Amino acid sequence: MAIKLIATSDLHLGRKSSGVPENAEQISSKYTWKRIVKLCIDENVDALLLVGDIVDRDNRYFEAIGNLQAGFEALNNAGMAIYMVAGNHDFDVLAQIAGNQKYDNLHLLGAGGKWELKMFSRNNNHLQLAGWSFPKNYIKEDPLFSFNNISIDPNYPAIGILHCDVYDQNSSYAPVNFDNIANKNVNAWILGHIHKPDILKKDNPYIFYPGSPHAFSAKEPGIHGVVLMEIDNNGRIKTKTIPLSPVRYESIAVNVANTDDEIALRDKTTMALSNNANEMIDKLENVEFLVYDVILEGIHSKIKELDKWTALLTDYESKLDAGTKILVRKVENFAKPAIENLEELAKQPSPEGLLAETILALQNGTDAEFLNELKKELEDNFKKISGSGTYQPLHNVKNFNKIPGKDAKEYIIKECNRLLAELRMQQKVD
Ligand SMILES: [Mn+2]
Repeated sequence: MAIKLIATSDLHLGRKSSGVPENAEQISSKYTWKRIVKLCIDENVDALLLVGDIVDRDNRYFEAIGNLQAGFEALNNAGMAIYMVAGNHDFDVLAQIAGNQKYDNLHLLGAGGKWELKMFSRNNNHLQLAGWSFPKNYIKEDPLFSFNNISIDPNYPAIGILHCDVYDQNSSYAPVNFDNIANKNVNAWILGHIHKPDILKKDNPYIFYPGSPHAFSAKEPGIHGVVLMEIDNNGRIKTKTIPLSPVRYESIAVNVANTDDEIALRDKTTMALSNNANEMIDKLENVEFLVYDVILEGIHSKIKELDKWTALLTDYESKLDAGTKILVRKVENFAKPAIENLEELAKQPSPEGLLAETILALQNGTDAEFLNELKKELEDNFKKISGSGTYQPLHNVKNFNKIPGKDAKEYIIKECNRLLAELRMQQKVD
């Protein structure tokens, strides 16, 4: 037997995802809040843990409070408890809602910036919950300095919940020293403030950021959801991430080499998008919008044309069988120019001239001093690699086998071109 929980933070009720159609109801975090409440009921959990910034400061009176209260009420009716701490965004709002005593299932821990410990019991399972809430929007001191003022009973498991910044010791949002938090006598720490999910320590205590359940911008790529957690009377913990965000952001690189016209580039890009989306299809269950940034890379002779050819890509929209819509938010052009006037360049006494001369020699089958050195070096290195047992498995890799012999020529040309393009790009910047 164990206590079953759902943990989440940084819902920012009132906020919407950017880079998606503005009229879609799914882009609003209240949509994810409804999903969280439904999940609690479907999973029949004992309690929901909310680790701060549940309400967004800039939108706190607009649509947040009514939706939050409706969820609290639904959970109350289902017999589920809610334990929460306030973050920098909702330090005043959560205290207000919790203070009106409308819901007896609702517990704000550590109001006013004072650590608080409560015992939660259900069916002979017991769990101590320790929490500290932001009393104002900026906190420059480590809240754990006053943690020892609470007395945790070592006979029962304990979880600490805290909105804080473990990564930045100069943060204005409750900076916490990792070694300090790691040596407290709790079984787990569930942290808020950082939107990217992260497991900082796997046990004794287990320390993690569940991350925001709803992705708001391209700066928050990957899976966003809540953590379903079970803790038994011995403090043993099981966790599982449940993706819930209706929006997922990703970026994809497309190599523009050999895309000689608009159609070729468009085909290559849409194929890459479709392949990438299909590769993650089993992780898209709750994703309504899969939003891509497309990054063009590789060498191309018409860099400027690439911008024109991809101008309409942000209108691209397609739908996976499961219903997920694929959108392109923006295209970034990192392609490098191919060099055309090699003969002129080869006359220059410079690193660029040397590279141009090497490329010409390879293309024309003539001799060049630098090229001969390169060839010898490549052959020697390849002999060494071939002779080494470590690299034996690599011999099965198709591309690797292509390096020696006739394809060495293409390989060197490609690398010389790349280097040359880089040198010329640098000059332009200078
Ligand atoms: Mn925060």
